[in-house]
Amino acid sequence: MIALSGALVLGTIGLSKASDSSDPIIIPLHNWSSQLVMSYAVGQMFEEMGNNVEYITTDSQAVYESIRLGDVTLELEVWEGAFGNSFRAALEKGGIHDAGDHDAYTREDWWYPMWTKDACPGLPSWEALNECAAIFATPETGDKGRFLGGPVDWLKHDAERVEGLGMNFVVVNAGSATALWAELKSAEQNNRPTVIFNWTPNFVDAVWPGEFVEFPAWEEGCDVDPAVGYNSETTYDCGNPPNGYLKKAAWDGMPEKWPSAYEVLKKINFTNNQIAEMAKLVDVDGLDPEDAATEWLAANEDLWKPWLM
Ligand code: TMO
Repeated sequence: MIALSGALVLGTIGLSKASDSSDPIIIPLHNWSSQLVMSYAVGQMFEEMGNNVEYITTDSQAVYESIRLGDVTLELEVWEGAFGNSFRAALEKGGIHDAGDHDAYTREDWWYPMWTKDACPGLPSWEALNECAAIFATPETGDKGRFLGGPVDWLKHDAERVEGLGMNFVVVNAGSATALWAELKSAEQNNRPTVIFNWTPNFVDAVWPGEFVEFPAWEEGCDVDPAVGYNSETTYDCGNPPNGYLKKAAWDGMPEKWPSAYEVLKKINFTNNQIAEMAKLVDVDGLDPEDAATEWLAANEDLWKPWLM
Protein backbone atom coordinates (compact mmCIF):
# COMPACT_ATOMS: atom_id res chain seq x y z
CA MET A 1 0.00 0.00 0.00
CA ILE A 2 2.86 2.40 0.79
CA ALA A 3 4.42 1.60 -2.54
CA LEU A 4 1.10 2.20 -4.22
CA SER A 5 0.53 5.67 -2.75
CA GLY A 6 4.13 6.58 -3.58
CA ALA A 7 3.41 5.52 -7.10
CA LEU A 8 0.34 7.71 -7.27
CA VAL A 9 2.34 10.75 -6.13
CA LEU A 10 5.03 10.08 -8.70
CA GLY A 11 2.28 9.55 -11.24
CA THR A 12 1.07 13.09 -10.77
CA ILE A 13 4.52 14.46 -11.58
CA GLY A 14 4.72 12.45 -14.75
CA LEU A 15 6.62 9.36 -13.65
CA SER A 16 3.68 7.05 -14.00
CA LYS A 17 6.08 4.17 -14.60
CA ALA A 18 6.61 4.05 -10.84
CA SER A 19 3.20 2.48 -10.50
CA ASP A 20 4.45 -0.75 -12.06
CA SER A 21 5.32 -3.60 -9.72
CA SER A 22 9.03 -4.10 -9.14
CA ASP A 23 8.55 -7.83 -9.74
CA PRO A 24 10.15 -8.84 -13.02
CA ILE A 25 8.05 -8.92 -16.15
CA ILE A 26 8.64 -12.44 -17.48
CA ILE A 27 9.36 -12.47 -21.22
CA PRO A 28 9.55 -15.83 -23.02
CA LEU A 29 12.28 -16.65 -25.53
CA HIS A 30 11.79 -19.15 -28.36
CA ASN A 31 13.83 -20.66 -31.16
CA TRP A 32 13.70 -18.25 -34.09
CA SER A 33 15.66 -15.05 -34.47
CA SER A 34 13.06 -12.31 -34.85
CA GLN A 35 11.26 -13.48 -31.72
CA LEU A 36 14.50 -13.42 -29.76
CA VAL A 37 15.53 -9.97 -30.96
CA MET A 38 12.04 -8.51 -30.51
CA SER A 39 11.76 -9.97 -27.02
CA TYR A 40 15.09 -8.48 -25.93
CA ALA A 41 14.23 -5.16 -27.60
CA VAL A 42 10.94 -4.89 -25.73
CA GLY A 43 12.62 -6.05 -22.51
CA GLN A 44 15.17 -3.28 -22.92
CA MET A 45 12.32 -0.77 -23.45
CA PHE A 46 10.70 -1.92 -20.22
CA GLU A 47 14.04 -1.59 -18.41
CA GLU A 48 14.43 1.91 -19.78
CA MET A 49 11.09 2.69 -18.07
CA GLY A 50 12.50 1.40 -14.78
CA ASN A 51 10.92 -2.03 -14.85
CA ASN A 52 12.60 -5.30 -13.99
CA VAL A 53 12.63 -7.98 -16.66
CA GLU A 54 13.42 -11.67 -16.63
CA TYR A 55 13.76 -13.84 -19.71
CA ILE A 56 12.92 -17.51 -19.78
CA THR A 57 13.32 -19.95 -22.65
CA THR A 58 10.08 -21.83 -23.21
CA ASP A 59 8.39 -24.15 -25.67
CA SER A 60 6.59 -21.99 -28.22
CA GLN A 61 3.27 -23.87 -27.92
CA ALA A 62 3.20 -24.43 -24.15
CA VAL A 63 3.89 -20.72 -23.57
CA TYR A 64 0.18 -19.88 -23.96
CA GLU A 65 -0.71 -22.08 -21.02
CA SER A 66 2.11 -20.47 -18.99
CA ILE A 67 0.82 -16.99 -19.79
CA ARG A 68 -2.73 -17.97 -18.90
CA LEU A 69 -1.48 -19.09 -15.49
CA GLY A 70 0.60 -15.92 -15.00
CA ASP A 71 3.94 -17.76 -14.96
CA VAL A 72 4.93 -15.82 -18.10
CA THR A 73 3.70 -12.25 -18.63
CA LEU A 74 3.35 -11.87 -22.40
CA GLU A 75 4.19 -13.11 -25.88
CA LEU A 76 5.33 -10.74 -28.62
CA GLU A 77 5.02 -13.00 -31.68
CA VAL A 78 1.83 -15.03 -31.88
CA TRP A 79 2.03 -16.35 -35.46
CA GLU A 80 -1.36 -17.48 -36.68
CA GLY A 81 -0.09 -20.44 -38.69
CA ALA A 82 2.08 -22.02 -36.02
CA PHE A 83 0.43 -20.94 -32.80
CA GLY A 84 -3.16 -19.92 -33.62
CA ASN A 85 -4.43 -23.20 -32.27
CA SER A 86 -2.58 -23.15 -28.93
CA PHE A 87 -3.43 -19.47 -28.46
CA ARG A 88 -7.15 -20.07 -29.12
CA ALA A 89 -7.18 -23.02 -26.73
CA ALA A 90 -5.67 -20.89 -23.94
CA LEU A 91 -8.07 -18.01 -24.68
CA GLU A 92 -11.00 -20.35 -24.23
CA LYS A 93 -9.72 -21.49 -20.84
CA GLY A 94 -9.18 -17.89 -19.71
CA GLY A 95 -6.37 -15.89 -18.12
CA ILE A 96 -4.75 -14.70 -21.35
CA HIS A 97 -5.93 -12.06 -23.84
CA ASP A 98 -5.19 -10.63 -27.27
CA ALA A 99 -3.05 -7.51 -26.76
CA GLY A 100 -3.31 -6.31 -30.36
CA ASP A 101 -1.87 -6.97 -33.79
CA HIS A 102 1.39 -5.96 -35.38
CA ASP A 103 0.90 -4.35 -38.80
CA ALA A 104 2.77 -7.34 -40.21
CA TYR A 105 1.13 -10.09 -42.24
CA THR A 106 2.66 -13.52 -41.93
CA ARG A 107 2.91 -16.74 -43.86
CA GLU A 108 4.48 -20.00 -42.70
CA ASP A 109 4.53 -22.98 -44.97
CA TRP A 110 6.42 -25.33 -47.26
CA TRP A 111 8.78 -23.19 -49.33
CA TYR A 112 11.49 -23.67 -51.94
CA PRO A 113 14.34 -21.51 -53.26
CA MET A 114 13.79 -20.48 -56.88
CA TRP A 115 16.34 -22.85 -58.46
CA THR A 116 14.10 -25.73 -57.35
CA LYS A 117 11.60 -24.66 -59.98
CA ASP A 118 14.08 -25.46 -62.77
CA ALA A 119 13.80 -29.12 -61.80
CA CYS A 120 10.06 -28.98 -61.11
CA PRO A 121 8.51 -26.37 -63.41
CA GLY A 122 4.90 -27.04 -62.34
CA LEU A 123 5.56 -25.41 -58.97
CA PRO A 124 4.16 -23.76 -56.86
CA SER A 125 1.19 -26.18 -57.06
CA TRP A 126 1.34 -28.94 -54.42
CA GLU A 127 0.21 -31.48 -56.99
CA ALA A 128 3.18 -30.59 -59.18
CA LEU A 129 5.43 -30.82 -56.14
CA ASN A 130 4.07 -34.25 -55.42
CA GLU A 131 4.74 -35.44 -58.96
CA CYS A 132 8.35 -34.28 -58.52
CA ALA A 133 8.70 -36.02 -55.13
CA ALA A 134 11.55 -38.23 -56.38
CA ILE A 135 13.89 -35.27 -56.94
CA PHE A 136 13.64 -34.52 -53.21
CA ALA A 137 14.52 -38.07 -52.16
CA THR A 138 17.42 -38.62 -49.76
CA PRO A 139 18.97 -41.80 -48.31
CA GLU A 140 16.90 -41.08 -45.22
CA THR A 141 13.58 -40.95 -47.11
CA GLY A 142 14.06 -43.75 -49.66
CA ASP A 143 12.10 -43.12 -52.85
CA LYS A 144 9.92 -40.50 -51.20
CA GLY A 145 10.71 -36.82 -51.18
CA ARG A 146 12.09 -35.17 -48.08
CA PHE A 147 10.35 -32.15 -46.61
CA LEU A 148 12.61 -30.50 -44.05
CA GLY A 149 10.22 -29.12 -41.44
CA GLY A 150 10.99 -26.77 -38.58
CA PRO A 151 11.67 -27.84 -35.02
CA VAL A 152 8.78 -29.96 -33.77
CA ASP A 153 7.41 -27.32 -31.43
CA TRP A 154 6.46 -24.98 -34.29
CA LEU A 155 4.12 -27.10 -36.38
CA LYS A 156 3.29 -30.66 -35.58
CA HIS A 157 0.97 -31.19 -38.51
CA ASP A 158 3.02 -31.60 -41.68
CA ALA A 159 2.82 -35.36 -41.41
CA GLU A 160 -0.96 -35.14 -41.14
CA ARG A 161 -1.04 -32.98 -44.24
CA VAL A 162 1.14 -35.45 -46.15
CA GLU A 163 -1.24 -38.20 -45.17
CA GLY A 164 -4.43 -36.24 -45.83
CA LEU A 165 -3.26 -35.17 -49.28
CA GLY A 166 -1.73 -38.56 -50.09
CA MET A 167 1.72 -37.09 -50.77
CA ASN A 168 4.89 -39.04 -51.55
CA PHE A 169 6.85 -37.16 -48.94
CA VAL A 170 8.44 -37.85 -45.58
CA VAL A 171 8.60 -35.09 -43.01
CA VAL A 172 11.98 -34.67 -41.33
CA ASN A 173 12.10 -32.09 -38.55
CA ALA A 174 15.14 -29.83 -38.32
CA GLY A 175 16.62 -29.55 -34.85
CA SER A 176 16.87 -25.77 -35.12
CA ALA A 177 16.20 -22.87 -37.47
CA THR A 178 19.92 -22.77 -38.21
CA ALA A 179 19.65 -26.26 -39.72
CA LEU A 180 17.07 -24.91 -42.20
CA TRP A 181 19.46 -22.17 -43.37
CA ALA A 182 22.34 -24.68 -43.58
CA GLU A 183 20.17 -26.80 -45.87
CA LEU A 184 19.52 -23.78 -48.12
CA LYS A 185 23.24 -23.00 -48.32
CA SER A 186 24.21 -26.55 -49.18
CA ALA A 187 21.38 -26.91 -51.73
CA GLU A 188 22.47 -23.64 -53.32
CA GLN A 189 26.08 -24.80 -53.64
CA ASN A 190 24.97 -27.95 -55.42
CA ASN A 191 22.07 -26.41 -57.33
CA ARG A 192 19.99 -29.12 -55.68
CA PRO A 193 16.19 -28.82 -55.39
CA THR A 194 14.95 -28.57 -51.83
CA VAL A 195 11.70 -27.90 -50.01
CA ILE A 196 11.79 -26.69 -46.42
CA PHE A 197 9.62 -24.94 -43.86
CA ASN A 198 10.04 -21.18 -44.05
CA TRP A 199 8.11 -18.07 -43.12
CA THR A 200 7.78 -14.41 -43.79
CA PRO A 201 8.75 -11.89 -42.47
CA ASN A 202 12.20 -13.37 -42.32
CA PHE A 203 15.72 -12.47 -43.40
CA VAL A 204 15.43 -15.19 -46.06
CA ASP A 205 13.21 -12.82 -48.07
CA ALA A 206 16.28 -10.72 -48.83
CA VAL A 207 18.82 -13.53 -49.31
CA TRP A 208 17.17 -16.40 -51.23
CA PRO A 209 14.33 -15.60 -53.62
CA GLY A 210 11.75 -18.36 -53.43
CA GLU A 211 8.07 -19.24 -53.24
CA PHE A 212 5.64 -20.95 -50.94
CA VAL A 213 4.01 -24.14 -52.17
CA GLU A 214 0.31 -23.57 -52.94
CA PHE A 215 -1.70 -26.18 -51.06
CA PRO A 216 -5.49 -26.47 -51.04
CA ALA A 217 -6.50 -23.10 -49.59
CA TRP A 218 -6.72 -22.65 -45.85
CA GLU A 219 -10.29 -22.65 -44.57
CA GLU A 220 -11.37 -21.90 -41.04
CA GLY A 221 -11.74 -25.22 -39.21
CA CYS A 222 -9.42 -27.18 -41.50
CA ASP A 223 -7.18 -27.82 -38.49
CA VAL A 224 -9.93 -29.22 -36.26
CA ASP A 225 -12.79 -30.46 -38.44
CA PRO A 226 -12.16 -33.40 -40.81
CA ALA A 227 -15.13 -32.30 -42.94
CA VAL A 228 -13.32 -29.05 -43.81
CA GLY A 229 -10.51 -29.18 -46.38
CA TYR A 230 -9.38 -31.42 -49.22
CA ASN A 231 -9.87 -34.81 -47.55
CA SER A 232 -13.15 -35.23 -45.67
CA GLU A 233 -11.57 -37.70 -43.25
CA THR A 234 -8.51 -35.82 -42.07
CA THR A 235 -7.50 -32.54 -40.45
CA TYR A 236 -4.67 -30.21 -41.58
CA ASP A 237 -5.43 -31.15 -45.18
CA CYS A 238 -4.97 -27.54 -46.36
CA GLY A 239 -2.28 -24.86 -46.50
CA ASN A 240 -1.54 -22.51 -43.63
CA PRO A 241 -3.24 -19.09 -43.77
CA PRO A 242 -1.49 -17.10 -46.56
CA ASN A 243 -2.19 -13.81 -44.80
CA GLY A 244 -1.84 -14.75 -41.18
CA TYR A 245 -1.90 -12.38 -38.25
CA LEU A 246 0.98 -11.59 -35.93
CA LYS A 247 -0.38 -10.78 -32.51
CA LYS A 248 0.78 -9.87 -29.06
CA ALA A 249 -0.73 -11.70 -26.11
CA ALA A 250 -0.69 -10.92 -22.39
CA TRP A 251 -1.57 -12.40 -19.04
CA ASP A 252 -4.87 -10.96 -17.77
CA GLY A 253 -3.09 -9.80 -14.60
CA MET A 254 -0.57 -7.66 -16.48
CA PRO A 255 -2.61 -4.43 -16.81
CA GLU A 256 -3.08 -4.25 -13.05
CA LYS A 257 0.41 -5.33 -12.01
CA TRP A 258 2.46 -3.40 -14.61
CA PRO A 259 0.03 -0.76 -15.97
CA SER A 260 2.67 1.40 -17.65
CA ALA A 261 4.48 -1.47 -19.30
CA TYR A 262 1.09 -2.78 -20.41
CA GLU A 263 0.28 0.56 -22.07
CA VAL A 264 3.56 0.25 -23.98
CA LEU A 265 2.82 -3.35 -24.92
CA LYS A 266 -0.45 -2.27 -26.49
CA LYS A 267 1.33 0.37 -28.59
CA ILE A 268 4.12 -1.94 -29.76
CA ASN A 269 3.64 -2.56 -33.45
CA PHE A 270 6.26 -3.80 -35.89
CA THR A 271 6.05 -4.14 -39.68
CA ASN A 272 7.31 -6.96 -41.92
CA ASN A 273 10.44 -5.01 -42.81
CA GLN A 274 11.26 -4.22 -39.20
CA ILE A 275 10.84 -7.86 -38.20
CA ALA A 276 12.90 -9.13 -41.15
CA GLU A 277 15.64 -6.68 -40.13
CA MET A 278 15.63 -8.03 -36.57
CA ALA A 279 16.19 -11.56 -37.92
CA LYS A 280 18.88 -10.36 -40.34
CA LEU A 281 20.98 -8.85 -37.55
CA VAL A 282 21.35 -12.37 -36.16
CA ASP A 283 21.15 -14.71 -39.15
CA VAL A 284 23.16 -12.65 -41.62
CA ASP A 285 25.21 -10.23 -39.53
CA GLY A 286 25.97 -12.78 -36.82
CA LEU A 287 25.12 -10.70 -33.74
CA ASP A 288 23.78 -12.46 -30.71
CA PRO A 289 20.09 -11.67 -30.17
CA GLU A 290 20.61 -9.44 -27.13
CA ASP A 291 23.19 -7.25 -28.91
CA ALA A 292 21.03 -7.24 -32.02
CA ALA A 293 18.18 -5.84 -29.92
CA THR A 294 20.38 -3.06 -28.53
CA GLU A 295 21.54 -2.20 -32.04
CA TRP A 296 18.03 -2.31 -33.43
CA LEU A 297 16.75 0.02 -30.69
CA ALA A 298 19.59 2.48 -31.29
CA ALA A 299 18.75 2.60 -35.00
CA ASN A 300 14.98 2.97 -34.48
CA GLU A 301 14.51 5.44 -31.62
CA ASP A 302 12.01 7.51 -33.62
CA LEU A 303 9.73 4.52 -33.69
CA TRP A 304 9.75 3.28 -30.12
CA LYS A 305 10.65 6.27 -27.92
CA PRO A 306 7.18 7.80 -28.45
CA TRP A 307 5.62 4.54 -27.20
CA LEU A 308 7.23 5.17 -23.80
CA MET A 309 5.73 8.68 -23.33
C1 TMO B 1 7.03 -19.66 -35.81
N1 TMO B 1 7.77 -19.34 -37.04
C2 TMO B 1 7.82 -17.89 -37.22
C3 TMO B 1 9.16 -19.85 -36.92
O1 TMO B 1 7.14 -19.90 -38.05
